[in-house]
Amino acid sequence: MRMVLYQTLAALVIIIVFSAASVAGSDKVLIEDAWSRASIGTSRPGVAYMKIRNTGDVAVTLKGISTDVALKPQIHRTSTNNQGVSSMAQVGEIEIVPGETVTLEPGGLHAMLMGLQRIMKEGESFFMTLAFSDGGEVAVEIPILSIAARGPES
Ligand SMILES: [Cu+2]
Repeated sequence: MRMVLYQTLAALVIIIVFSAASVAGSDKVLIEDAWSRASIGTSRPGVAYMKIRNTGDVAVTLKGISTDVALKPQIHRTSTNNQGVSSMAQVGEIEIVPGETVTLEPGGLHAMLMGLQRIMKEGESFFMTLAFSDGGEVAVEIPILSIAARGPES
């Protein structure tokens, strides 16, 4: 009995040390000004925007996002060519150096919520989890603004 307890404690200590080391960096990430837009239905993807600020002193790398409102949330980047044609492509990992802020905003980087699981209703909110390469995760509550919203204060 006593032996089992010691083994359990030893395992706990290892896990604690491990997780403290593995989230060095992303524990200093701040998410600000998160917002999203209401959707008409669920057939088209939803979208979410935010500022991701690295307040720490080591670089962090955003690996991916997850949320229960969408089956396939992805980070996309919209770019416009010199003919004025916009297109968007999935972005891989995003490195954020110390002191830097990466902004997800209309016309640029955005969280594209593919496979919406429910209608996004104005006035409600949902949670998104950002996963970083150091093993840390940051959860953010994202308010759903009007279907015509262009920014967090509109
Ligand atoms: Cu997109």
